[in-house]
Amino acid sequence: MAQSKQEAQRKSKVGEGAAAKAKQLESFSQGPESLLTTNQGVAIPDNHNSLRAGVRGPSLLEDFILREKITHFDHERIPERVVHARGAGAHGYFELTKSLVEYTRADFLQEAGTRTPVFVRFSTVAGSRGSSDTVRDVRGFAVKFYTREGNYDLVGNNIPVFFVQDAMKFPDLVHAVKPEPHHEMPQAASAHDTFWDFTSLMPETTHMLMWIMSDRAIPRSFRMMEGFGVHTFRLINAKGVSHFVKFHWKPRLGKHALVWDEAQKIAGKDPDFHRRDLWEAIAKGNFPEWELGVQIVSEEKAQALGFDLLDATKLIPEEMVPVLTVGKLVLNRNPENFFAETEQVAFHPGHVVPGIDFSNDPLLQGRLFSYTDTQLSRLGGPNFHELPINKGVCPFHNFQRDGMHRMLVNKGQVAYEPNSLATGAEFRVDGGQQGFQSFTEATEPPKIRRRSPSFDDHFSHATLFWNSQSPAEKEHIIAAFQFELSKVEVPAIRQRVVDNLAHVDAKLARKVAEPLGIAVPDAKAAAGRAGFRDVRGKLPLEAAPSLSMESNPPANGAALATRKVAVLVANGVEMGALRVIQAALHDMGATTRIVAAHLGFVATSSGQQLAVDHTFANMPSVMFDAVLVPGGAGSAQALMLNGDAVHFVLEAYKHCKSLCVIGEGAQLLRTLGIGAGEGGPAVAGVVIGKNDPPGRTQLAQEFLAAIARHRHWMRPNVDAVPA
Ligand code: HDD
Repeated sequence: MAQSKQEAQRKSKVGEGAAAKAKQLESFSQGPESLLTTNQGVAIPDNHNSLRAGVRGPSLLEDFILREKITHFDHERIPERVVHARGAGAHGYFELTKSLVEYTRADFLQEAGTRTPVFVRFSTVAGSRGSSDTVRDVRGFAVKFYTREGNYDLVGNNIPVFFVQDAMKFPDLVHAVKPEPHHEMPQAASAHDTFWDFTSLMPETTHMLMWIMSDRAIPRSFRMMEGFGVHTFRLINAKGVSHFVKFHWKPRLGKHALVWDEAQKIAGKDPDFHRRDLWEAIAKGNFPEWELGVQIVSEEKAQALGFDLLDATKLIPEEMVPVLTVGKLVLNRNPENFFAETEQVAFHPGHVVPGIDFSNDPLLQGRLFSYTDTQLSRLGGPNFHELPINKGVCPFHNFQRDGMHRMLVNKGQVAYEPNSLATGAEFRVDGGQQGFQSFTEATEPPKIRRRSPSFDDHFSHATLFWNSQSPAEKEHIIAAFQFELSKVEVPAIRQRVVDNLAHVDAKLARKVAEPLGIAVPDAKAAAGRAGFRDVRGKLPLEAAPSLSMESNPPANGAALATRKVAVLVANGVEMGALRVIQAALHDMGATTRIVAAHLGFVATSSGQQLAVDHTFANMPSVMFDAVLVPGGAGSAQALMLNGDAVHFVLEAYKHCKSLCVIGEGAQLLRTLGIGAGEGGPAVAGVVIGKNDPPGRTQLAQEFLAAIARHRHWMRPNVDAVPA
């Protein structure tokens, strides 16, 4: 009985938290008043004409209405984030499914069922605010938990390791990857000399380079990528006992990537591809979901891992320490206003709550200074915590005052502590067990500017990652290195990269070097360079299958949910099989869109009208996960004569997407040399069916199974397709 009362109280508190957050944001939004006024509330009689001396005369300086409007406009931009400038955000909640009371006293991690409101921002790193979504880059994955004990920010990425080990090198890394300073090119790309110059001289970047050249750096969707806290943090329980922890976000829809050629084309066709995908999914009620997982490591076990947990270029393979699922993140509300929320949100790895603490990772330690500092210049002063999106749901009280853009009207005479004047009683911090307690850790003298020798292993984890990839994933990594290095103009830089790669895997290095017009990679050459260490750690495993995306597909249902299928049609399209397949796809949560040469309608073979959603030009194949070409002689013939339609199919084939062609629609495969039901060899992910009713259901099931595989990487003759 007592328990259920407690439960009810807890739930009502949780509800209060979320409601308070929503109310807070609402209170700052403007009402639907129709009267136009200045910011001072003075009604504006005419919003089309400035005040002039005569109808054809000069404008008057006294026109405060014009001046206010233009002045506000002139100041509407704030500095973009120096990194992670391009992003998309969403509201939602985090629900704890397994109590972590054994490990932490953090309030929001105590009781299974507790819901905490969150705001999440995904981002690319290198590009400016207006750059394209689908560039090759790390993706930021930052979560702000509005807990009852204050805000907790988990500011992570979609890759579990980082380029450099010490924050001292962060500005150099960012300067190297950003557009080159003399001509400010290229935008949002690592494929240029300065990036590879820097990384080839910093072998500690090698592990991260393997990830960034892998398909992880071109996700199909924010909803289909993992997130990681990257650093090792600490969880501290009520008794003050500490455990190390690594945080993981695992997407319910599985982890999926684009093809590099596709990613580049999308960057032109729809630069907002990832933003739009997130926005539309939430707007349609397909709320993205991730599981929160933790890898917990005791202090003693940390010593026995074979590498240093404080080194952010290393990860703990799940095969060594399993990931324990403890909660879920659901994004269920789009922002009302991009600037007020997504742009002004200020994350900070130093926003922690009691029970969560830092490790001595030197990269993390440097971040603790950087994020407040950057918000001061980006958001214009020390009061950014008062912006509605940054404000906690719990009260806050301290004696900080004033500053730019202060919203709070602090009351009373007292702005110091201790005092005896504020409430008639002395207000004092008790210094006891309440509030945030830093983990009591013995520190090691002396003061020193040197890295720990335990950070010297720069290659064993890169090799582990390489060994863990599927053959197709390995090919993609090789192709990515080749592409990037082909854009590097100085051959010596290309050479340095492959010489370093020879320490990861000799075959990888050789393959990468092949088309680059440089010498065969020489591991010894790399070993002679300044700063190079070849202290290979000993990992207890050769490969970690958990690191492969392809080897870890999601459950079938999840793999189909929200997938987009293009249906190519023209007049005369045969609807029978199409309807059956459409129904099967919709049952699994996939969507179908009718694509034709023009908008409006096409006539079906039975004389009905079929509404068209898109044209080949406005919604090309790269915007879809799969393609369906229904039967009907007239439709197939018209499509065959339309270059855009033929290109649509060829391109989808090249990008290893699933194709289903029915009856006469199979003619569109002719250019590919694939037999239309003529007994030719089956091609992975190409489903060929007939118009007649028998077998329609099976056809649908085959197509669904093909889409669930995401892509058919090992498809023949892909390189021969001119798309
Ligand atoms: Fe950082 C933004 C993630 C290292 C300095 N970082 C930023 C964002 C993410 C990360 C997701 C965007 C937050 C948002 O959406 O507003 N950063 C990381 C991760 C790192 C990392 C996972 C390594 C493990 N960062 C890092 C270092 C420094 C910074 C070592 C500096 C010493 N990061 C910043 C910053 C940014 C930032 C300059 C730019 C905008 C902002 O903070 O708010 O302060």
